[in-house]
Amino acid sequence: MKKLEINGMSCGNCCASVFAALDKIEGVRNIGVSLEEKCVTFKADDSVTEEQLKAAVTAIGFEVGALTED
Ligand SMILES: [Cu+2]
Repeated sequence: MKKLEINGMSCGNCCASVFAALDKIEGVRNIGVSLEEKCVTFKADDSVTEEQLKAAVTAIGFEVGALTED
């Protein structure tokens, strides 16, 4: 799973927006947004770039932090 830190989410609507933004990217799946942990976890194909992921989140008004993978 990959994990992207997100700042600025304050409610369920924010989580839903982040979910929808990532869900639009081809090759991203198993998306789980956590308001408490300020992050989103997901699986992504190798074709999906870090830039693409971060751009999708910043485009809807949130700040992104580190992208990690376990
Ligand atoms: Cu909100």
